[in-house]
Amino acid sequence: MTTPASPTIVVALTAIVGERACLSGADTDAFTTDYRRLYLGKAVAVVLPASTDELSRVMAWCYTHGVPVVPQGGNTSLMGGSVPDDSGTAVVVSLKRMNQVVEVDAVNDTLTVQAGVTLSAARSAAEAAGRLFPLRIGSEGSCQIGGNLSTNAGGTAVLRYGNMRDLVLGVEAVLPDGRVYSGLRALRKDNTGYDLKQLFVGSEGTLGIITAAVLKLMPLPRSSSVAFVAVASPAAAVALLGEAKRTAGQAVTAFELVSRPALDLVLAYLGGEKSPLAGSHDWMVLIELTAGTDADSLDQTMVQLLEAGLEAGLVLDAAVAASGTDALAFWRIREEISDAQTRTGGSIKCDVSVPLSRIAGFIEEATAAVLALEPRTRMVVYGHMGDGNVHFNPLRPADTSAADYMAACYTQVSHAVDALAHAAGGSISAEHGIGVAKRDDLTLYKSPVELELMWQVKKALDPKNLLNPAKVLPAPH
Ligand code: FAD
Ligand code: 2HG
Ligand code: ZN
Repeated sequence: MTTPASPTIVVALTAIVGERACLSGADTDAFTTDYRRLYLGKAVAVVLPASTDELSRVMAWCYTHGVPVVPQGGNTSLMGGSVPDDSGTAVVVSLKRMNQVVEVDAVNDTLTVQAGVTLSAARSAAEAAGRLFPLRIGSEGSCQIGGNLSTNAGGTAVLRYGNMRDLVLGVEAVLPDGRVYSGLRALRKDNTGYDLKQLFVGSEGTLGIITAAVLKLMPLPRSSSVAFVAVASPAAAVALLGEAKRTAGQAVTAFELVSRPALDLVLAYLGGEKSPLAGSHDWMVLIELTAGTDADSLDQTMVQLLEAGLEAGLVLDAAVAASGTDALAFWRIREEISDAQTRTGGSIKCDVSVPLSRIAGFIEEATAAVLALEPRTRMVVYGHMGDGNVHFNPLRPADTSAADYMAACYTQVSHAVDALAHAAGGSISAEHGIGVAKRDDLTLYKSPVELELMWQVKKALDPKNLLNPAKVLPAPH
């Protein structure tokens, strides 16, 4: 089928969404480049529907006329999944205008939102009702619930609350041909056949465009204790995590690893900020305990844990936040690691997960493998150790340009790290998804049966391969 000429597409879509909600030409620029400016695409138009009905009509028109569509939320993806390729043939659908909080049901502990609500707005709406929506990621001011669902986002509280897949009860989505899947149920029990909503979670906009969701709410913690702790090694961190679970049980909410190069990078990036610890240490963890009880008991539990860690030789030094301001400062250091790398350039992102029992061995082997390839690499290793997810992000040597390091090392380094994670029973993408960045690598790590099933699901929902084409799924061979 020959697709209509660009002006025809723009006229047809403008007729559905109105002139101000159908952008073309230079107005599309902000929607065609990814967060890290690594993927520079082009779009025939950017459409910003105001309702599910408008989006349904946009999709039906694009489907009939063979026009590819790329869904976009907050465009904070680190995998190139939210922007079109550079052919200029695709329409970007931005959910920005579908940003209404529909309902907070404090009795049912549910929050119903349109997909374009930002994560921070969703969290605020929950908090205003005395509840917690527990997904917590550094991009919360920009990323949207639809994007969080489509990537099955994780973040710093997965250890306690699970990832986005665990936090959703209902989904509404527009299918590639314009039909609407209405699964906006607010039920914790519903065994009426296949759990179709989960198909849209983690499928990175390749099966449908999520327009609304019902999310689970939790009790708002009444107290917390946060500590920045130097540990003897990653193995000591794992042992301390075990001790934390024994001492504090369910209260262990976050357990984040930080390597020395990660801390150095972020302190340099933030300028005036200081390390919470006096000395310099190779490995640190940020621990957060939260509960519905009073603050004293949690601080006591934290101190008890750290003392046990000191005695066992796991802990080298520790700072317990003395106030909410301290706690925020500790967390700021952790949350800025990603942007500090983006600013520095030349970081090779490996977002891997391995079973906790093998994570320390993995870090040791992967570090050796990368240093064998380029001994001056700065090992920015950090992340959600509590749930087995490390961001293993080798960074260019200080005196090498990002372009030179990437050209010389990207493929070898990322393949070496991913292969070691895979060999340790791990995943090459723990929480960021596949997008374009890891698409072709899937053939190395997924069995032919898994890949064939993925394509069969894709073809069942998107037989013309028009929705976010060439993302996630490697071309069949
Ligand atoms: P986008 O980037 O717009 O899109 C992501 C994918 O979802 C694309 O494939 C897109 O096509 C699709 N999509 C978007 N909206 C929809 C929709 N409504 N329906 C269907 N498909 C859709 N991720 C984590 O998991 N944990 C972290 O801790 C974390 N921290 C981050 C920190 C920083 C500073 C940054 C920049 C990113 C971080 N991320 C993290 C990655 C990113 O923020 C998440 O993947 C987030 O869930 C993406 O949401 P978004 O709205 O920006 O989606
Ligand atoms: C984080 O945990 C994010 O900070 C981003 O997942 C990770 O930039 C990264 O590699
Ligand atoms: Zn992360």
